[in-house]
Amino acid sequence: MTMAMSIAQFTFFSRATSSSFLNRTNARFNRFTFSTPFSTADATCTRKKNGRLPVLSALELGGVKIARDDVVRDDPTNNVPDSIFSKLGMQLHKRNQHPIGILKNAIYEYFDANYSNKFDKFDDLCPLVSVKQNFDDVLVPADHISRSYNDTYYVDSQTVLRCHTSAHQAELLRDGHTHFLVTGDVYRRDSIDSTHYPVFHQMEGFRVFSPEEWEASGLDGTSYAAGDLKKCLEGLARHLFGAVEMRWIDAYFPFTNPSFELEIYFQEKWMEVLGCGVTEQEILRNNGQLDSVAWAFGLGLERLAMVLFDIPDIRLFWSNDERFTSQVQLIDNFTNKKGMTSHCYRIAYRSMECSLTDEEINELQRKVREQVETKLNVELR
Ligand code: FA5
Ligand code: MG
Repeated sequence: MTMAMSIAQFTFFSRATSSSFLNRTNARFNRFTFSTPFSTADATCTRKKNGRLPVLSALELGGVKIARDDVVRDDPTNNVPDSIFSKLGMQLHKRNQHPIGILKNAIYEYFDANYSNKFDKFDDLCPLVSVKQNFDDVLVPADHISRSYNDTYYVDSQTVLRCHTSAHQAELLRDGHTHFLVTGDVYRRDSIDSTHYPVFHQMEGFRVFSPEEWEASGLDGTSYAAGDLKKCLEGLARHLFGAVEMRWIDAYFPFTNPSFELEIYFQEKWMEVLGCGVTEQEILRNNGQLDSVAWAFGLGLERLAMVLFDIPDIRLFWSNDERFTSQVQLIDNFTNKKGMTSHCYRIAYRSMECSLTDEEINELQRKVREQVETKLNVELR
């Protein structure tokens, strides 16, 4: 792959600050910016000369110490390679400047604003879970394909790298939580393409309703929860993207009924971004919620971030190419006597496919200036 890039620089003045999420994101982190797992903020991962990460011998996740030898073993019940172990400590979702971290915070904002901080947030739960948590607790049948060694990373016969954040539903319900969001890295032995990667991030949402909440509506609990779920997620999509083409698809999950998936039109295709549904009564009953109804969803954070930041390929989230990581840099920042703040940014333009010509770069630069001017309400120099 040839990668060419070019640097351009421009300065703008800001007159007003905007309150919409996308505008604020653009101000901090525009659509051409990415940061990667190997940013300078990452103290635990130092890069070797050959550009590869050394395989760490131990890490600590959610207060749990994990040694490499605990996760990668030469044993027939273990199928975790070093390449996967090395992703375990990355925690992209906990980096506030990374697209995944920015997206997580934007989703938090939506829930805090619309549900007056009622949702409890978890982003530090250990990705090593039991087969019971990952499958049994959410009613995945014993012969379901997702349990196979071909689909899931097994540490041993009873322990897996979670393949979805739904693995935490039951324990959180048992702990008495009725409104919660769980964000974390999840692992699947999927083959890689532009929208699939064996490590990615999900955010689980879960909301329990008590009978008084739906009885007044005249609907049965399930219809009430299904309607509320769709409204909640459509509102989230509008909060994140504004106008975007999306559609609901009927789906199947062992843990919800009815179940749905949401697709967004992106790069001339429909892309599935989340799964959701009305929680099976058995899960609620097994975990201390006797007369309630609930909804749940699992968002694919990379896919949503691809739409939000125009990121064409999921592999880019893991890029360690510095030309990629330092594409936009604030190189000057001052406020003059009249109170106008001036920012000067340096942007590196580069294509994944070919060398860019000056004309192509000028055109990109023109578009960036135009968008910055209209969306951020600033004066360009
Ligand atoms: C689940 O994982 C369910 N646990 C979601 C759920 C939760 C349903 C609660 C109902 C209630 P699914 O396997 O479809 O569902 O994955 C959810 C999302 O993760 C997908 O819509 C997609 O956006 C993302 N996803 C799945 N596989 C990959 C992958 N290999 N790479 C990147 N994103 C992926
Ligand atoms: Mg799916």
